[in-house]
Amino acid sequence: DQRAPYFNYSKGFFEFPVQVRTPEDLQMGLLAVEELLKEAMRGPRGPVHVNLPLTEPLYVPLPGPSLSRGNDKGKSNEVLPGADLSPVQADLSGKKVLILAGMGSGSEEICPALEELLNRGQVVVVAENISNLHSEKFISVPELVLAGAKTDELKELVPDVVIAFGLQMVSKRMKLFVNSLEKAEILVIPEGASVREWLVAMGRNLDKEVKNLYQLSWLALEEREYLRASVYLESAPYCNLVAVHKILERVPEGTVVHLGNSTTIRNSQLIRARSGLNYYSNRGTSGIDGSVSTAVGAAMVSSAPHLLLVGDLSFVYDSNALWNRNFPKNLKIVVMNDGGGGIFRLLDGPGRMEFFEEFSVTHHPVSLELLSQSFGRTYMRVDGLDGLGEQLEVLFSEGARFSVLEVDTTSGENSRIFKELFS
Ligand SMILES: Cc1ncc(C[n+]2csc(CCOP(=O)(O)OP(=O)(O)O)c2C)c(N)n1
Repeated sequence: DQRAPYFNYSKGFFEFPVQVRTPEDLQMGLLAVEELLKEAMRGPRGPVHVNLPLTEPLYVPLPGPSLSRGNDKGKSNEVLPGADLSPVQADLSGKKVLILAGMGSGSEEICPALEELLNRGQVVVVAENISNLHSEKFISVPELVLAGAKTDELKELVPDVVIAFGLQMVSKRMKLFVNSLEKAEILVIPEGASVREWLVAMGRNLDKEVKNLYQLSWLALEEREYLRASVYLESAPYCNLVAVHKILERVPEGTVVHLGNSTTIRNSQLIRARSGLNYYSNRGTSGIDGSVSTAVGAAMVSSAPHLLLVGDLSFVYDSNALWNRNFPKNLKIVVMNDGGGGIFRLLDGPGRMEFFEEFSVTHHPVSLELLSQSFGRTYMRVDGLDGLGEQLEVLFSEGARFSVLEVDTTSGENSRIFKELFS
């Protein structure tokens, strides 16, 4: 609800239509804004709220799959809890089924049910790190697969049916891929339904012991693209992506990893999920705000080690969360300092805007060291690959008194190295 946050603080509200199709629509919108501005100036003067809904991508579309978009043609059915699913199940045998596991806290019950389906049909499971469903048989880096697939390889990946459950997926290329499917039937298992029950029911209607060629196509591509990315990252110089790679490699087993929105979660998605870790992120809640508070709160009610991996701007935004008499000792914070909102340097559009560095990247004058210390947190800093391993060892060691590690990559070629991975 876009209106609610300012309802008590504004004298009026107007929302532009999502699509302004004609000059008349635009004229009407502008007149409404003019009226609202007059209202703002009428005594007693006060703020008004004009809302401009924007559709993504804001700048230029990603180089998406070459399949034509078929949004309107793809049928989408919501599968209601308790509904009779037998007609859908019968249809699935022999069809290529792409299962998308969205964000969730994982479940020991769902993983085996999904793995079982892989033996019974032409089934692929895509499960990003924040789905917390980890298996070597699942595709966990769809962004790399879809970026690397050539046109004819992409055709092999096209499903007949897409089944989605859980909350959102992060991979933009995956979203574009699904949107581009012309004929696929799309089923969404709604929140609250028993995913396991549904998967088991689906399995009963599939063949036994089939060779899952559909899965082989996906896995082969993932293997190839993952290897290519790993070789590239091994020789790439110190930068944000390389550092995130190293950090996620070294996090101790059993850690709950909180991924900051923005570049951090995108970088983490280019690295295979580790089965010994739990991954969380505040997706679809309050943008970059609140990441530190969430991690502090989660660590306070948990005995597991927690790691927050977060961008410098997000850290500064929510630094009040460091002010806590009971700051949890089991929480370590690694701040990826790339000198502001580095995500905007990764996108082509904003980089071409005038005043880009000032308004999009938003440099800040805050010393992360003084900020951490002012709230009583002990702080370390590293600015190269040499010291990173050592500092991480200290940070993650039993009883370490440090809680904040700044990984300064401001001198790294962060955007070049990220973009080259996809070129
Ligand atoms: C509350 C809020 N304000 C602003 C934004 C817009 N925004 C998206 S990413 C970003 C930059 C984040 O910078 P940082 O946390 O340093 O992460 P980086 O991109 O450098 O990894 C901003 C300002 C947002 N998503 N949420």
